Amino acid sequence: MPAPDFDAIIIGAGMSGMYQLIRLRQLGLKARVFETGSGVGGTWYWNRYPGARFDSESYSYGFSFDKELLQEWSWSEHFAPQPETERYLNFVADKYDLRRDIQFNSRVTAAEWDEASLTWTVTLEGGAKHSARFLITAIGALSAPTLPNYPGMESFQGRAFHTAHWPKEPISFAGKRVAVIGTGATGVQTIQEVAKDVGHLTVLQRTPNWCAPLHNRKITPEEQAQIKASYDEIFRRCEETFSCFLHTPDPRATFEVSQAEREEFWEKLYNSPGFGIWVGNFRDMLTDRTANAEMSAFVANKIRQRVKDPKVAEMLIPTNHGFGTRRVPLETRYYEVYNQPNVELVDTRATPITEVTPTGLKTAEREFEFDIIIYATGFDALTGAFDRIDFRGTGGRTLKEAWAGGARSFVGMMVPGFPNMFMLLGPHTALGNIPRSIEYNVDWVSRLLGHMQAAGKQRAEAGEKGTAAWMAHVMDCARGLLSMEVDSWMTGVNRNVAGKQQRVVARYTGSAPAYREWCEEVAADGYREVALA
Ligand code: N01
Repeated sequence: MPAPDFDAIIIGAGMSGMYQLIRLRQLGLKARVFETGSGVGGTWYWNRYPGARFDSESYSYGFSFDKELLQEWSWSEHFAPQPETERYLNFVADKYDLRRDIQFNSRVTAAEWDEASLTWTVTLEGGAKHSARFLITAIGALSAPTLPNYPGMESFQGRAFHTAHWPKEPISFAGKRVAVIGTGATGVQTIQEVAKDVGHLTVLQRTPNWCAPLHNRKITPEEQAQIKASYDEIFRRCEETFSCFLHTPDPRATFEVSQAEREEFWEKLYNSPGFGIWVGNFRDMLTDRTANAEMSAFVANKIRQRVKDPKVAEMLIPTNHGFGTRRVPLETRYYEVYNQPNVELVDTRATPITEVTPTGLKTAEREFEFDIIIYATGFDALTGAFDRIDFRGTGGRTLKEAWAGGARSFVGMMVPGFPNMFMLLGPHTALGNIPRSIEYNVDWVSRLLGHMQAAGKQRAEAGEKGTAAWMAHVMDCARGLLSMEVDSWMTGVNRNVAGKQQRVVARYTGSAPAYREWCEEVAADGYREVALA
């Protein structure tokens, strides 16, 4: 039987693919990465829309595995912008000479398992095929952009972009009539940046989100020295917190303290950088309806204070979900944008977009003319990137068939019926501060591969029993969360995608430490739930 072309094929050269390549080399394995884009970086390669930046502290986000790298790289801002992150990931690619094992401009369209030879065969767009013993998906959780389905979208004569397919050349908004559709974390970052020099901006909002100030600023030389001296502590803290951020829930419940104390605490959070207001709030804020309503009222008042036109302020205040039950977009003078005379907010729930025209778009009420339309309309999250590749496991069964009743995985990283396939950001893995989860998952997969090497094993398949136990735990974690009552990518809803209209338990909502504990027990137990042969 001919040996496969590679020991392992990795799909994707974002942060997870890059780190996995480094770890596979350390195991002495011959690996090849196939990447659709022309450079490394994944999310930070594709999402070059204006205003794209971290919402987690830069120094908690970068790779932690290399102490030398931590000292060599200096983040310039507490929440770094996309160009800097892309430069950082290229710096890492240079340092480790990663590109020699990465084939760019190569989209994987299919991957098929062959039981007789214990190999995966991967097909690229264009038809080329490559085989490997192991297949590692490093395809991201938010990497399959989705567009609305308005009639006439192709007819638009101006320029139109999805934020995740932003062109590499600079786009000028000066003197231009620009539309932004979508007000999630991406839309908010885009709007506040475009508004700086736009001719006229129209924001088409279907659902307002609860946003909170980012409070970004430059890192001073003193802070830089302090950060570089504290990396051990920074990453230790990320390891201990619920979602791997530097912030962690306050141990107090909302109504354990007086109203004055609550207000003071929330005021402090509102004026502090980063996600503290979301993931560092009172411990019951995302489970207790009354607590959540009071927090929502606090933020609603902030919006009323910041937006001059009371009618516009009310349009920006969410009414169908409470604070933090969807991802909280972090912003810099976002609400003040609506005080500009050249910015208009349109409620597309009241007056839906009916069609895109060659010169702009129409709503149920009006016709608009635009030079540029920006679609900040999000992603087919978590499973979308998997659906776009024709994965076939044992007996030719497709992953789509296996997941027809909802995605099922073993610790988010393996799927029964798909031997030797590992998902670095699969459904039901811990997400949170994603690079922290990526590093853990890459290490877990690499340890399993090392274990197989040592034991002379060639085939690993997650068992049904372990998968059922993991999925039961995933379902348990989601019980009682207010976020489960709300439509968002976090509950698997994307109204632009057929079959994604119903809420499901789409992600792991337990804590990252609990996730790791489960995975560690599996490893300590000799991977009993994984059939090794
Ligand atoms: O996507 P979203 P996103 N007509 O799904 C609207 C991460 N991220 O790209 O809410 C009209 O949140 C849609 O409206 P509705 C972060 O995890 C990280 O903004 O469905 N509107 C919504 O407003 C985030 O959560 C950073 O009613 C339509 C928007 O488009 C995730 O990426 C920065 C529409 C989509 O919002 C996704 O964020 C940015 C239609 N047909 C993002 N279809 C960092 O800081 C959709 N919409 C690292």
